[in-house]
Amino acid sequence: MITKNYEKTLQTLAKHNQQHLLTFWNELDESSKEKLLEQIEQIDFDSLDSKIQEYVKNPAPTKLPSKIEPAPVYPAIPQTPEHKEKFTKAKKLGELLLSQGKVAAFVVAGGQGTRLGFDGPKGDYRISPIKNKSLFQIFAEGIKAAGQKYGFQPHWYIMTSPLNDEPTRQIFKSNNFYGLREQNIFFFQQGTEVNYSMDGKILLADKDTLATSPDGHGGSLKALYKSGAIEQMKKIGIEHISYFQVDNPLINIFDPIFIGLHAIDNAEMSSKYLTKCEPLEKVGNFCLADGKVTVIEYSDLPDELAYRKNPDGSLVFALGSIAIHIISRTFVERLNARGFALPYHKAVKKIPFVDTTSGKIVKPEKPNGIKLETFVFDALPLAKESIILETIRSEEFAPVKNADGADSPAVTKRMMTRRAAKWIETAGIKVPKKADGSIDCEIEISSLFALSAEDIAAKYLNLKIEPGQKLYLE
Ligand code: UD2
Repeated sequence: MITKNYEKTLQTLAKHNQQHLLTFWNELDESSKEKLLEQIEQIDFDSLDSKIQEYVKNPAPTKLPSKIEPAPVYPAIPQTPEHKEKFTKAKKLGELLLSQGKVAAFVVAGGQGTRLGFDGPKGDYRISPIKNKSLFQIFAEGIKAAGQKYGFQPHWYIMTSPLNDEPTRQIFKSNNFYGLREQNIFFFQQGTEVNYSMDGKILLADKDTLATSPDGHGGSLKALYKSGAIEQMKKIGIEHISYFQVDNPLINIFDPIFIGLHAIDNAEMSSKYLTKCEPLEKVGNFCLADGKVTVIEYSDLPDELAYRKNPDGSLVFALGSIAIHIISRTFVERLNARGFALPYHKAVKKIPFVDTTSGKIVKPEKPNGIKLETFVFDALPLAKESIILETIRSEEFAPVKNADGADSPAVTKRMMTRRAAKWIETAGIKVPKKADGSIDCEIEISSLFALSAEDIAAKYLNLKIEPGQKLYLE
């Protein structure tokens, strides 16, 4: 049987110039042979050649849209009477949808913390300034607090990848699911893509194993469906999915205004934006391309366009995408029911591989291969409606990405303290400052104490904070 399969597979591979994958066949034992054949069977040979041609061999596979216009947005603070009225309605509706349990949290946590130099699931990275809480714990507390505030049983969907699925589940188990109900947390894995050499040959990671990597967060739209998460959501009445990344501890996971605007406008996928701090900031760029809300990733935006200005001196690409979305469950259902494909983005990386001549594993010192990924924001143009709401950086965005410099733990911790100080000041409490105006104390606020400045103000706190004090509110 296995010999017959071998011959059939060899023929298929030869048709697509990939027969080198069976170079070591005669050296493999039966179980390794089966393992290798199973992986090869997963390859979609119908699209393989065109995919290699278009995305692997093509030096500049990402096409920029031909007609680019500014995207319409809602400001963070409504200015016109119409907007003011709409925001009031949106907040009420968002709170109602939350109280009815119609919104779920969804974190994409399949990536690796390579840039941060952290070994392990990134959500386990400890970041809070005083209590040293992990990202997962901070999210869990936010989710639990929203459940208490709006009166619902929160559900949390967590996407992992084959690289970190087991350790992620283990972390949740050993932390007692951070006080959330275990049955309300749904883990599922994203898919993978095979890796290629520069000339379009699939790489072997071992003699019986293809080189693969996670298929990007765009894979979440298929994985949500395939894993049964969407079906479960439907059963329990979840209509909206609050999508966020694993690296941003300031995220407001259940934001009634954002949820409400998304629902009032019948949007299928909505986003938050902030004004970029500089033309080359490493965030996506919102625009309207052929009339559709679109994000052009920073790495795909030529510098000339990134620096381009409007007649009034503002940047043409000023709206940064920070990967915060509301996705309607029915949108994911619709995409999967009729079949859809997001474009691939190519990353040139150092990929260890088996040299088919020597049989040895090579650990390259320079980039030698290509990984293909899809991005979730490439689904925006597929949505019938899509709204964009402004958010304020100091309130909602402090991702931890790099070991030093921008987006490093030091910056994130400082921003967490600053937001806490601002919330406390809003409640009329004095925060000690140094002569240069910087905050002269450390403050950490658990979401279980307050989810917003409003929550603090409502508590009538009677606090006196001393210079240099470490204040933790829970
Ligand atoms: C992302 C956005 C960028 C901006 C920025 C804000 C992309 C391509 N770019 O940049 O536009 O919004 O964030 O912080 O996303 N992930 C998976 N599976 C994968 C790959 C990634 O779950 O296969 C998750 C990862 O765990 C993380 C998130 O996606 O939560 C973002 O990944 P990243 O750190 O690679 O994205 P980055 O910082 O390049």
